[in-house]
Amino acid sequence: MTDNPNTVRFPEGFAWGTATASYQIEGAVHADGRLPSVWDTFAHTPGKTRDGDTGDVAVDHYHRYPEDLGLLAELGVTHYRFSLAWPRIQPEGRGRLNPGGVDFYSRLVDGLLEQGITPWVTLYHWDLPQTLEDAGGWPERETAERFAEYAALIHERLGDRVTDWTTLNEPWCAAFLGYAGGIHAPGRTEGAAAVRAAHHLLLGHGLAVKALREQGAGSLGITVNLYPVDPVTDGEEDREAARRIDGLMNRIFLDPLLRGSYPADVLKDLAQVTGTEHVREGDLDTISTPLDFLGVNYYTRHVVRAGGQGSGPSPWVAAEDVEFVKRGLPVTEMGWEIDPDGLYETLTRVWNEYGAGVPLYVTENGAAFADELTADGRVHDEERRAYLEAHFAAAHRALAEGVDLRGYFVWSLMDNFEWAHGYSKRFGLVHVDYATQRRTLKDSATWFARVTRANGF
Ligand code: PNW
Repeated sequence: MTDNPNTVRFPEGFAWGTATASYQIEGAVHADGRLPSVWDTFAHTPGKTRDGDTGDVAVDHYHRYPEDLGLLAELGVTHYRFSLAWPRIQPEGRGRLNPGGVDFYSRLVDGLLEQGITPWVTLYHWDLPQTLEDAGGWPERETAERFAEYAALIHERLGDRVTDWTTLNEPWCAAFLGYAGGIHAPGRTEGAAAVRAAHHLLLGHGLAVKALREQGAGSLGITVNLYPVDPVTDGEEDREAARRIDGLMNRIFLDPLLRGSYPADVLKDLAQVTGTEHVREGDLDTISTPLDFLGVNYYTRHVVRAGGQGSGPSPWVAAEDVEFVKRGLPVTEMGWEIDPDGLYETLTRVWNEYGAGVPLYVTENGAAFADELTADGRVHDEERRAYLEAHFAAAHRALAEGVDLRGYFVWSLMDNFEWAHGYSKRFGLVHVDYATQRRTLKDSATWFARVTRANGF
C-alpha cells in the first residue's frame, strides 16, 4: 500500500483478467471434428465481412495457446475469460460430445490452472452450430433446449476444474444484430424472429443455469452489454425515443433476468411486430433463476433523437426511426464515443435499480485504435492506456459508492477477428502481426501488468 492520495486501489481479491471469444481467436476451423458455425457460413458469404475476412485462421490460438498462456502470465492476470466453441464440442449441436474438441479446452483449462489463473468460461459467444441454424436457429424454442443440453454435457467434463460459468455473451447482439439488423451471423433481417431469438436465448440461459446447479456448479452468471441511453434534448419526443431504446437494449434482458418479467412498455412497443405467443408459462421463472453474478460489457453511451428516417434493416425492432446522435466526444476506431462516466452510470444503475444484490463483473471493456508497430518494435498505444485508466477509475468510483464489483476483464487479450469488421479493428493489449502471427505486448499491456500486480494504479 501507499499513501499517495492519487493512487486507486481495488479491493483485495479483485479479479483482473482479459477476455476473448472462440471464433475471434482460434482459427483451425476444420480441426479435430469441428463443424461450421453460423459465423463460418456468414463470414464466407460474399459481402458480409470487411474485405471478406473470416475466422478460418484468426490468430491461430488453437495451435498457439501455449504461447498465449505465456502472455497471460506476463500480464499478471488472476482470471482469463474465454468462450467454448459449441461446434467443436458438439459439432451438430446435439448428440454425443466430440472428444477432440473437449480435449482442447481441457488442455487449455489445465494450462491456466498450472499458472494459477482462474478460467472464466463462457458457454456461448455467438458460434451456433450451423445445423441448429438450419433447423431455425434461436427463433426456435428447440435451440434453447439444445443449448441447455450442451451446457450440461460440457460441465460434466470440465466442472471438476472450472468453477465460474457464464451462459451467454451479449444476447442483444446475438438476437438483434443477428436476426434483425443482419450485420452479424446468421444475417437475417426479421424483427419478429429477433424478438423470439431474444426470448429463447434467455430461456436457454435459464435452462442451463438450472441444469448446472443440479450438477453442483460453483458460480453461474450471464454477460449482457449495457449502455446508458440519453435523450439528446429534454423534449418529450426525445425522452420517449430514449425510453424505447433503453427498453430494447437494456431492460428487455435485465427485467426478465432479475425481476422475472418483461417490461410492459417494451412488449407494447413490440406488439406491432410480434405478440408473446412464444413465451410459455413458467419461462420467466426459469429465466429468473437466481444468479451468482452478472457480467456487464461496456463500451459507450447511446444518445438518441426522435423522428429520423429509418432506412433498411435495423437491429432496433419497432424503433427503426430513432436516430443515434454523436456529441463530438473523442471516438475509438469503432466510431464509439469515449465516455467513462457511462460505465459508472451503468454499474450504479444496475446495482441500485435492480437491487438484487447480485455481484457484478465488468466482463468486457476496451478500445480499438489505429495501432502501429514502430521501428523500435513496440506499439505506443497511449490512447488505449488512457482509455483503460479512465474506465478503471470510473469503475472504482462505483465501488466506492457501494456497488459490489468483483472484477474487470479487458477486451481483448490480443488483436483478433472483430466480427463484420474483420481484422481491421485492433482491440488487443497484445499486437498480432497477422502475416507471421507474431505477438508483441503493446505499451498498454505493460501498464496493465503493473495494474494487475499492484491491484491499482
Ligand atoms: C462485443 N454493437 O461485441 C463482443 O462481446 C466482442 O466479441 C467484441 O469483439 C467486442 O464487443 C468489441 O466489439 C459487440 O454494434 C459488437 O453495439 C457490436 C456491438 C456491441 C458489442
